[in-house]
Amino acid sequence: MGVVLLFVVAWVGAFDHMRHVQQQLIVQQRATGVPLNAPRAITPTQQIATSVLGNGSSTAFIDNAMLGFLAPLHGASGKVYFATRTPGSPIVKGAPGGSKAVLTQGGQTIEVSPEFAAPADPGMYKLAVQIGQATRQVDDLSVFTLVPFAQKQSGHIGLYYLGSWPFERGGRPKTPAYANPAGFIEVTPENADIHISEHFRLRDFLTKDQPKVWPKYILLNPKLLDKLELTIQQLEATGHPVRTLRIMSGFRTPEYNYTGGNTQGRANLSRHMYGDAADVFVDNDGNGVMDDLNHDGRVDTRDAEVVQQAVERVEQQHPELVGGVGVYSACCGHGPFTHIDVRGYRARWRGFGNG
Ligand SMILES: [Ca+2]
Ligand SMILES: [Ca+2]
Repeated sequence: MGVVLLFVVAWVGAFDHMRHVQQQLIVQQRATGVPLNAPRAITPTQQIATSVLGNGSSTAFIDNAMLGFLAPLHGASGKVYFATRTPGSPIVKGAPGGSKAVLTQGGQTIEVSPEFAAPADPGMYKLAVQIGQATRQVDDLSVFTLVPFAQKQSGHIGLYYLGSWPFERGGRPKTPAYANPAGFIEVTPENADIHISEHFRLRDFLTKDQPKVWPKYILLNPKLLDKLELTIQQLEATGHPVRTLRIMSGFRTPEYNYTGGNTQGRANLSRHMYGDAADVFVDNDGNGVMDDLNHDGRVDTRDAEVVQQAVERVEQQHPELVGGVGVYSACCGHGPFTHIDVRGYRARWRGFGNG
């Protein structure tokens, strides 16, 4: 609203200014009898651009409050930095009237969308918001247009092998969360290191297979990242500073879930195949296993329970992020860890093996 008012003032001011210049010219002509070369008139548009943009800054009049409609994309934690959309679907609701989404790739504008729609072509985009003549880059958000699920042929997209989802060949999923996914995030060597939330990068969630095959394809639910960031906030609020929450396992392709690595303890309908689960441990000392969070001199499931208790408090405060929590003991070359997911209903268990 502030900008709209400013524009009205600027327009009126511009016309007043032009009228004033013209009147002065007429007065001077009458006085001298000689036509004067009029100074190059400032067009209203130029003057508005100048007054809105100020000293070259294109963001002067889009303040944080005006970008408040983007807040839901950052989750309850405020620390989620990515959104996924099917081609052409809306990125966000509630944008101010007259505003537009400017979607860029490598600094090049791909699309300017008054509907704030995700571009049709799959890939990663940066978002800027344009209101009138002012544009502001949204640095803490990447928008991914998903590669449609139907692009997967014989279990592959390109050279990357994913396999088949549990209900792809029939059968009825017990909840919508087990239906075939809508599409995949394409991960390239160039985008693998972007931060998808305050503590995590896209790379942290890749399936641990096919190291030389790029691009890779993953599922990743922003709600999972929100829950992980809230869990970190809860741990810190209860005296457990977290520098590093390691993702032992994030997304697993069905192929990898059923046949890759040590499959002991993996569920047939693992949430890891749906991109909303992570097996995690706090590793501030960087030795590759869980830290002694409860300070009893050992590293065991009681430390994984400290993380579990933080998740319980997160679910109490944010019921929309309800899901599974599993506490796993050390086994098979790894330390204890906590499985966290956002499957949409409450599930609790204790386990061993690889989650
Ligand atoms: Ca450690
Ligand atoms: Ca301990």
